Amino acid sequence: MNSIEHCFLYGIVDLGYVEPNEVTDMAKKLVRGGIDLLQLRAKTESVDEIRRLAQDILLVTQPAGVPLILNDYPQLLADVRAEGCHLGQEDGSIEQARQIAGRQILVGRSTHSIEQAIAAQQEGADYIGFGPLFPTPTKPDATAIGLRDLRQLHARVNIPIFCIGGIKESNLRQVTDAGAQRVCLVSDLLTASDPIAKVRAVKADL
Ligand code: 3NM
Repeated sequence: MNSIEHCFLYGIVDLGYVEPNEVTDMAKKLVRGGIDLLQLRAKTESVDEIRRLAQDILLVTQPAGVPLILNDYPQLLADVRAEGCHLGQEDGSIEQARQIAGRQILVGRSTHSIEQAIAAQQEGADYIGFGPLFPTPTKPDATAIGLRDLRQLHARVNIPIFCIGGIKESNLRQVTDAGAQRVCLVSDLLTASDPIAKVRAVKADL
Protein backbone atom coordinates (compact mmCIF):
# COMPACT_ATOMS: atom_id res chain seq x y z
CA MET A 1 0.00 0.00 0.00
CA ASN A 2 1.33 3.49 -0.87
CA SER A 3 2.44 5.25 2.32
CA ILE A 4 1.02 8.74 2.73
CA GLU A 5 4.50 10.29 2.48
CA HIS A 6 4.75 8.85 -1.01
CA CYS A 7 1.40 10.27 -2.15
CA PHE A 8 1.51 13.44 -4.26
CA LEU A 9 -1.64 13.32 -6.37
CA TYR A 10 -4.90 12.82 -4.47
CA GLY A 11 -8.10 12.24 -6.42
CA ILE A 12 -11.67 12.37 -5.15
CA VAL A 13 -14.55 10.38 -6.60
CA ASP A 14 -17.29 12.90 -5.80
CA LEU A 15 -20.89 11.81 -6.30
CA GLY A 16 -21.66 15.38 -7.30
CA TYR A 17 -19.92 14.53 -10.60
CA VAL A 18 -20.14 10.74 -10.93
CA GLU A 19 -23.32 8.65 -11.00
CA PRO A 20 -23.33 5.80 -8.46
CA ASN A 21 -23.24 3.18 -11.23
CA GLU A 22 -20.13 4.84 -12.73
CA VAL A 23 -18.14 5.07 -9.51
CA THR A 24 -16.18 1.84 -9.97
CA ASP A 25 -15.34 2.63 -13.56
CA MET A 26 -14.10 6.13 -12.62
CA ALA A 27 -12.02 4.69 -9.77
CA LYS A 28 -10.48 2.24 -12.25
CA LYS A 29 -9.55 5.08 -14.61
CA LEU A 30 -7.99 7.21 -11.89
CA VAL A 31 -6.02 4.24 -10.59
CA ARG A 32 -4.95 3.29 -14.11
CA GLY A 33 -3.69 6.85 -14.64
CA GLY A 34 -1.56 6.53 -11.51
CA ILE A 35 -3.48 8.34 -8.78
CA ASP A 36 -1.61 7.96 -5.45
CA LEU A 37 -4.52 8.30 -3.02
CA LEU A 38 -8.28 8.22 -3.55
CA GLN A 39 -11.25 9.58 -1.59
CA LEU A 40 -14.92 8.71 -1.82
CA ARG A 41 -17.00 11.86 -1.26
CA ALA A 42 -20.76 11.37 -1.16
CA LYS A 43 -22.58 14.25 0.48
CA THR A 44 -26.18 13.17 -0.18
CA GLU A 45 -26.12 9.36 -0.32
CA SER A 46 -27.22 7.13 2.57
CA VAL A 47 -24.68 5.41 4.81
CA ASP A 48 -25.68 2.04 3.33
CA GLU A 49 -25.10 3.33 -0.19
CA ILE A 50 -21.70 4.75 0.81
CA ARG A 51 -20.76 1.41 2.38
CA ARG A 52 -21.68 -0.39 -0.85
CA LEU A 53 -19.79 2.09 -3.04
CA ALA A 54 -16.71 1.90 -0.81
CA GLN A 55 -16.70 -1.92 -0.98
CA ASP A 56 -16.84 -1.72 -4.77
CA ILE A 57 -14.01 0.83 -4.99
CA LEU A 58 -11.84 -1.26 -2.65
CA LEU A 59 -11.88 -4.07 -5.21
CA VAL A 60 -10.06 -1.63 -7.49
CA THR A 61 -7.82 0.27 -5.08
CA GLN A 62 -6.53 -2.50 -2.81
CA PRO A 63 -4.88 -4.63 -5.52
CA ALA A 64 -3.28 -1.43 -6.86
CA GLY A 65 -1.97 -0.40 -3.44
CA VAL A 66 -3.89 2.89 -3.50
CA PRO A 67 -5.27 3.90 -0.09
CA LEU A 68 -9.01 4.66 -0.05
CA ILE A 69 -10.21 7.44 2.25
CA LEU A 70 -13.88 7.97 3.10
CA ASN A 71 -15.11 11.53 3.42
CA ASP A 72 -16.29 11.41 7.06
CA TYR A 73 -18.05 8.23 8.37
CA PRO A 74 -15.32 6.79 10.63
CA GLN A 75 -17.99 4.37 11.90
CA LEU A 76 -17.97 2.64 8.51
CA LEU A 77 -14.29 1.81 8.95
CA ALA A 78 -15.13 -0.80 11.57
CA ASP A 79 -16.47 -3.09 8.83
CA VAL A 80 -15.28 -1.48 5.58
CA ARG A 81 -11.56 -2.04 5.09
CA ALA A 82 -10.87 1.38 3.58
CA GLU A 83 -7.59 2.87 4.78
CA GLY A 84 -8.94 5.99 6.45
CA CYS A 85 -11.32 8.90 6.68
CA HIS A 86 -11.20 12.60 5.97
CA LEU A 87 -12.71 15.07 8.43
CA GLY A 88 -13.83 18.65 7.87
CA GLN A 89 -13.43 21.42 10.44
CA GLU A 90 -16.94 20.72 11.74
CA ASP A 91 -16.51 16.95 12.03
CA GLY A 92 -15.40 15.13 15.19
CA SER A 93 -11.91 14.83 16.66
CA ILE A 94 -9.17 12.76 15.09
CA GLU A 95 -8.79 10.68 18.23
CA GLN A 96 -12.52 9.97 18.25
CA ALA A 97 -12.38 8.83 14.61
CA ARG A 98 -9.52 6.43 15.45
CA GLN A 99 -11.46 5.06 18.42
CA ILE A 100 -14.63 4.58 16.42
CA ALA A 101 -12.76 2.74 13.66
CA GLY A 102 -11.10 0.51 16.27
CA ARG A 103 -8.05 -0.17 14.13
CA GLN A 104 -5.14 1.67 12.59
CA ILE A 105 -6.44 4.15 10.02
CA LEU A 106 -5.29 7.28 8.23
CA VAL A 107 -7.09 10.44 9.27
CA GLY A 108 -6.97 13.66 7.26
CA ARG A 109 -8.39 17.06 8.08
CA SER A 110 -9.55 19.92 5.84
CA THR A 111 -7.88 23.21 6.79
CA HIS A 112 -8.45 26.70 5.47
CA SER A 113 -5.73 28.74 7.23
CA ILE A 114 -2.22 28.25 8.60
CA GLU A 115 -3.62 28.24 12.14
CA GLN A 116 -6.03 25.40 11.32
CA ALA A 117 -3.23 23.50 9.58
CA ILE A 118 -0.97 23.71 12.65
CA ALA A 119 -3.87 22.70 14.90
CA ALA A 120 -4.60 19.64 12.73
CA GLN A 121 -0.95 18.58 12.88
CA GLN A 122 -0.94 18.99 16.66
CA GLU A 123 -4.14 16.97 16.88
CA GLY A 124 -2.44 14.06 15.15
CA ALA A 125 -3.71 14.25 11.58
CA ASP A 126 -1.83 12.04 9.10
CA TYR A 127 -2.25 14.68 6.40
CA ILE A 128 -4.17 17.86 5.72
CA GLY A 129 -6.07 19.37 2.84
CA PHE A 130 -5.41 23.12 2.44
CA GLY A 131 -7.75 25.32 0.47
CA PRO A 132 -9.71 26.21 -1.44
CA LEU A 133 -6.87 27.96 -3.24
CA PHE A 134 -9.22 29.16 -6.00
CA PRO A 135 -13.01 29.53 -6.28
CA THR A 136 -14.50 26.15 -7.16
CA PRO A 137 -17.88 24.85 -8.34
CA THR A 138 -17.29 21.75 -6.20
CA LYS A 139 -17.57 23.86 -3.00
CA PRO A 140 -19.35 26.97 -4.23
CA ASP A 141 -19.84 28.61 -0.82
CA ALA A 142 -16.21 28.38 0.29
CA THR A 143 -13.99 31.48 0.15
CA ALA A 144 -10.82 31.11 -1.90
CA ILE A 145 -7.67 31.68 0.17
CA GLY A 146 -5.18 32.12 -2.67
CA LEU A 147 -1.55 31.12 -2.94
CA ARG A 148 0.28 33.56 -0.72
CA ASP A 149 0.45 31.39 2.46
CA LEU A 150 1.83 28.27 0.80
CA ARG A 151 5.54 28.80 1.50
CA GLN A 152 5.01 29.72 5.14
CA LEU A 153 2.59 26.78 5.50
CA HIS A 154 5.18 24.31 4.20
CA ALA A 155 7.82 25.77 6.52
CA ARG A 156 5.59 25.34 9.58
CA VAL A 157 3.76 22.05 8.94
CA ASN A 158 5.62 18.82 8.27
CA ILE A 159 2.82 16.31 7.69
CA PRO A 160 1.78 15.94 4.03
CA ILE A 161 -0.19 18.95 2.75
CA PHE A 162 -2.55 18.46 -0.18
CA CYS A 163 -3.48 21.78 -1.74
CA ILE A 164 -7.05 21.73 -3.03
CA GLY A 165 -9.75 23.84 -4.60
CA GLY A 166 -9.92 24.95 -8.21
CA ILE A 167 -6.64 23.24 -9.12
CA LYS A 168 -6.47 22.04 -12.72
CA GLU A 169 -3.85 20.81 -15.12
CA SER A 170 -3.93 24.31 -16.62
CA ASN A 171 -3.03 26.17 -13.39
CA LEU A 172 -0.93 23.48 -11.70
CA ARG A 173 2.34 25.21 -12.55
CA GLN A 174 1.18 28.37 -10.80
CA VAL A 175 0.33 26.31 -7.70
CA THR A 176 3.64 24.44 -7.57
CA ASP A 177 5.58 27.64 -8.29
CA ALA A 178 3.87 29.12 -5.21
CA GLY A 179 5.23 26.27 -3.06
CA ALA A 180 2.70 23.41 -3.27
CA GLN A 181 4.20 19.92 -3.35
CA ARG A 182 1.05 17.77 -3.29
CA VAL A 183 -2.37 18.46 -4.76
CA CYS A 184 -5.90 17.14 -4.72
CA LEU A 185 -8.06 17.56 -7.82
CA VAL A 186 -11.73 16.79 -8.24
CA SER A 187 -13.61 18.35 -11.17
CA ASP A 188 -10.64 18.58 -13.54
CA LEU A 189 -10.16 14.80 -13.27
CA LEU A 190 -13.82 13.76 -13.15
CA THR A 191 -15.00 15.92 -16.06
CA ALA A 192 -12.02 15.12 -18.31
CA SER A 193 -12.88 13.44 -21.61
CA ASP A 194 -10.06 11.00 -20.82
CA PRO A 195 -9.51 10.79 -17.05
CA ILE A 196 -6.62 8.30 -17.43
CA ALA A 197 -4.69 10.71 -19.65
CA LYS A 198 -5.59 13.63 -17.37
CA VAL A 199 -4.18 11.90 -14.27
CA ARG A 200 -1.02 11.00 -16.18
CA ALA A 201 -0.58 14.58 -17.39
CA VAL A 202 -1.10 16.11 -13.94
CA LYS A 203 1.27 13.60 -12.37
CA ALA A 204 3.94 14.30 -14.93
CA ASP A 205 3.77 18.01 -14.05
CA LEU A 206 4.01 17.55 -10.28
N1 3NM B 1 -12.54 20.70 -0.22
P1 3NM B 1 -12.21 20.95 -7.35
S1 3NM B 1 -12.07 22.56 -1.83
C1 3NM B 1 -13.77 19.01 -1.57
O1 3NM B 1 -10.79 23.67 0.63
C2 3NM B 1 -13.06 20.29 -1.41
O2 3NM B 1 -11.39 22.05 1.91
C3 3NM B 1 -11.97 21.89 -0.30
O3 3NM B 1 -12.79 20.43 -5.99
C4 3NM B 1 -11.34 22.59 0.82
O4 3NM B 1 -10.92 20.29 -7.59
C5 3NM B 1 -12.88 21.22 -2.41
O5 3NM B 1 -13.26 20.55 -8.34
C6 3NM B 1 -13.34 21.07 -3.82
O6 3NM B 1 -12.09 22.44 -7.23
C7 3NM B 1 -12.24 20.71 -4.75
